[in-house]
Formats: sequence, C-alpha cells, structure tokens
Amino acid sequence: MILLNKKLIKGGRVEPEAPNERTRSVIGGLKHSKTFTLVSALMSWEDARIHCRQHYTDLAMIEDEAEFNTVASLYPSPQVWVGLYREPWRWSDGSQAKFTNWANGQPDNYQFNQHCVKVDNSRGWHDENCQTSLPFHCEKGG
Ligand SMILES: [Ca+2]
Repeated sequence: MILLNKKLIKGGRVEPEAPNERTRSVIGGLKHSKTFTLVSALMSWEDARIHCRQHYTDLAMIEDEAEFNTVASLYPSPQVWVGLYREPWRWSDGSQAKFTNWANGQPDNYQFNQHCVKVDNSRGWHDENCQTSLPFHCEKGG
C-alpha cells in the first residue's frame, strides 16, 4: 500500500481519499497507539461499523482517559457514533466496557429502543436508536 498525492493505491487500483475525514493519533493508551478518525458521512451504527472495518480497524473503542480526550478533540460534530452497544455494554470487538462517560440521566433506553452509543459535543455518552444516521468515529491500530 502506497500513499501518493493523497490517493491510496492498493493492488494497482487508485482510490480517492475519503472526503471529510479527519485523523488524530493517541499514543500510550491502554493498548499501545491508535489513530482515531471522524467520518462525517451519516450512517446507522451497523453501517458505520462496516465502513470502519473496511477502511480502518473498527468503530472507535474508547478504553481510557487518553483515548477519550483524543476522540473528544475531533469535534465539532454534535453527535457521533462510537463502537459501544448493549447488553451488557461492550465494545465492537466484544470486549467489556470498563471506561465510560455517560451523560446525566443516560443510558435511559428511551422507548426501549436505544442499544448503541453516541457521544455529544459536551463529551457525554448517550444510548441511541442504532438506526439513527450519524457521523462516526473509527479507529485504526490498537
Ligand atoms: Ca438515551
């Protein structure tokens, strides 16, 4: 894989750089270094996970304070999917969520239909209907 003029060349095929994607790295997290990317395209949680697994490693799994701060620095999108779902609350790779930052009154499972997690621009976590279309955070590495 070669990066050339912002085009990704893979197997002889030139793929355009994904639009509106911002990247930022964190080093020294729970599991070495990760690169988090905010993807502005609006997708359901499941479609967002498919996109992340195709282009990165997975939806963002925020496993400690350092990673939390890095993901938060990628805003200004007001609401963004991360790779957390129930139940019990676990990350996209099946690991248990030890670090969480629920907003006041969350998770509330409003209308018994909120099984995926978004973060808001005050950095609080909310359970949300998985079919809602939102931008999302992916991670690579880790
Ligand atoms: Ca909720």
